[in-house]
Amino acid sequence: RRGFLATAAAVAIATSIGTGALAQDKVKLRLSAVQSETDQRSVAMIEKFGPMVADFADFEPHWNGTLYAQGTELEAIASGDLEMSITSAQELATFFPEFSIFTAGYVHQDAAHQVAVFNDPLMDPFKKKVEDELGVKLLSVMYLGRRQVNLRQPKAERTVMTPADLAGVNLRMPGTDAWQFLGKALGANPTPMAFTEVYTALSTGSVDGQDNPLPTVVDAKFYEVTKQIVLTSHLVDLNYIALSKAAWDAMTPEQQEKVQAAADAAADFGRENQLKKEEELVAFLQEQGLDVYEPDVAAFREQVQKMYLESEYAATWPEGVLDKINALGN
Ligand code: KDO
Repeated sequence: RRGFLATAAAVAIATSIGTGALAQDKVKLRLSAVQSETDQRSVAMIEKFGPMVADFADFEPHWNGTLYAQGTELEAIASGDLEMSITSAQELATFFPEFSIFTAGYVHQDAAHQVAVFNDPLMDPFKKKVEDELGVKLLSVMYLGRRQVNLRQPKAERTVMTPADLAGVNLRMPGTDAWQFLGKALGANPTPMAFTEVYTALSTGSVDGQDNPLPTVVDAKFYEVTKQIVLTSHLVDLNYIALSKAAWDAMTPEQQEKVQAAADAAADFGRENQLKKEEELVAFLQEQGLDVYEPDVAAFREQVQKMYLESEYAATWPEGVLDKINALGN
């Protein structure tokens, strides 16, 4: 699989350089992502990234998974069919298992920790591999937020204090193995499903719940079809602003500098707004009639960390990286 992708990326590079040399017009930067245009990461890309590259690039975002379905964006970039995405460590882990270190529950501590990790030299070999073998450049780290468990049942019917209280709960998790493992580690029965199908699945009861940060619960209106939120904060979740390496290589150094600055500005702006929303939204969700409460977080942390350390994922983590990540935290 990797062999194919490396070849596809090389073809994409060659094609893009060819077209770039002929056309004098602006570079087209199409981005595909599954969140809505009102999600704070989208707002940041629209308000910061687009305008900051506008003198030489047409930034053309496609939201709600309308251009590429969730989980197919990286291959689209690798084969030269797409220039940008807002990707995840979980998706990267399908190509490079060691990325699962950034998908493990209770590893990243907060937004600042994510930034410190992304900018630390420990990330260099990870970034290089994605560039060399997938033809994708990870520009900047975006803050998605602390993922919480969000269920259809009200608290009066099921109170979740420890992982044992999630036994038998069909919890929708995104569709990769790394996500499914996280659902299992939480004590639930994980069900894979694309983000764009979750609202309907919750409203019909084909799943019992889902996990996402509060701003996503509100933006995607999951609160309309669920009754409780358990503040497990099991994953301080991140995304990477991903750009085709071929598109990057076809730019002048000045353009590259502008693209990098625009990605950083969007990530900073999005992070600030997402953090603000996370704080405000507990009250909003309570007003909507949801129970929002803290479980025994230590019990969740203990089980999740133990399961990861004993898993086949931990065996793929490069020696010493977990210690370095921990040392960058509090
Ligand atoms: C989701 O599918 O639950 C998830 O939160 C996974 C993230 O990696 C990210 O892709 C996100 O969806 C989308 O951006 C939608 O918010």
